[in-house]
Amino acid sequence: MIHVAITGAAGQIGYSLLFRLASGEVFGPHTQVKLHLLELPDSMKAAEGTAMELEDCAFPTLAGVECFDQAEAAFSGVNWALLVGSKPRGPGMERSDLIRANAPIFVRQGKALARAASDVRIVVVGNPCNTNALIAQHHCQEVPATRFSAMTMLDENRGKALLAKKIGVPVADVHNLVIWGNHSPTMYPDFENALVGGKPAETVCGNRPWLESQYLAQVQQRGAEIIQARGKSSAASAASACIDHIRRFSQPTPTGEMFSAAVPSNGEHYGIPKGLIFSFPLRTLANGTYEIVPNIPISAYAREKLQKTTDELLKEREIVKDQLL
Ligand code: NAX
Repeated sequence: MIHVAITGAAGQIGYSLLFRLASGEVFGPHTQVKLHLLELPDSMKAAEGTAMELEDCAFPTLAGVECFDQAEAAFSGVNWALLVGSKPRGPGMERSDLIRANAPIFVRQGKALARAASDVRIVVVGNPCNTNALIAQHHCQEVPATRFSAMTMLDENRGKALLAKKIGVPVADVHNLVIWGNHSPTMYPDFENALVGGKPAETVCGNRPWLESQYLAQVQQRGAEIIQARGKSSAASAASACIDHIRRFSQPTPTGEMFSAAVPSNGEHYGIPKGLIFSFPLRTLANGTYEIVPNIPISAYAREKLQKTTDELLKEREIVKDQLL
C-alpha cells in the first residue's frame, strides 16, 4: 500500500492530479493507494467533495481517501508528499513578495514532515517551488535531502512539445531536453544537448536564431501565455507533469536518457553552489536512488544562462534567510 499526501488538494492542480493517482496509472494496477488530502480549513468542504467524487469512481486501486486540515496528521506515515498548495501571487505582488508569503507554509510543512514521516519522498509543485523546497528540506533534516525535489517536468514537457511542433516530428522523438536551474523565467531549456530522432536538435531544427530567441522565450514564458489565454494558470498539464515526475523517480531511467527535476546541489556538479535546489539532468538508478548526470557539455552560451538562474536562486535564498535558521 502506498500513502500519498497532496496539499492544496481542493485546488485546480489537485483536482486533475488526484484522480490519476487513484486510478492505478502511476503506481500500477496491483498497488493500493491511500490518499491524504490536506487543505486550509476554509477549503475543507471542497476537499471533502473531491473525496466523494474519488470514491464514486470506484477505482479498484483506491484504498481510501481522508481529508485533513493539519499538516502533521496528513503526513503521518506517507510515502509521497506532493506539496502543491501555496499562496497565489496577488495583484501587484513581486516575486520577492510571493517568496516571503510562502516561506512560513514550507517551514511548517517541513517540520510536520520531520515529525510524521520517514520513508517519504517530497515533491514541491507550489511556487516558487525551488525555494519552497529549500525551506521545507532545511526544516526536515530527519529525511535525507535527496528525497526532496521541486518540479521542472512541466517545463521539460513544454520544451519538448514546442520543439516537436516546430520541427514537425512526434513529441516522442524528442529526448534529453534538460531544464537547468529555477522554475522561473530564468530557467534554461538546454536545446544544445537535446536530441531529435537521435540527432542533435540544433542540427535537425537548422535554425539556431529561432532556438535562441523565440524558442527559449516561449518555454520560459509558457505559463504566462496559458494564463493569458485561459484566464487561469496551467492545471491539467501541471498535474500530468507531476505524474511524469513521480514515474521518472520511481523507475530506472533507460540507458542514454535523462530527465529534469530540481534537487539539492551537492556542490560537485556544474559549479552550482551546494544546497541550492537546482534543476539538473537526472537519472534514476536500479536501486531507486538517482544521480546527477555528469559531464554534459556546457558551452559558453549555456554557462551564461546557468549563471543567471543560479544568481536568481542565490537571491531567493537570501530573501528567505531568516526562515532558514
Ligand atoms: P489553486 O489556487 O487552484 O489551489 C491551491 C490550493 O492550495 C487552494 O485550494 C488552497 O486552499 C490550498 N492551500 C493554500 N495554502 C495551503 C496550505 N498551507 N496547506 C494546504 N493547502 C493550502 O492553485 P493551483 O492552480 O492548484 O496551483 C498550485 C500551485 O502550483 C501554485 O503555487 C502554482 O503557482 C504552482 N504551479 C507550479 C508549477 C510547476 O511547474 N512547478 C506549474 C503550475 C502551477 O503554476
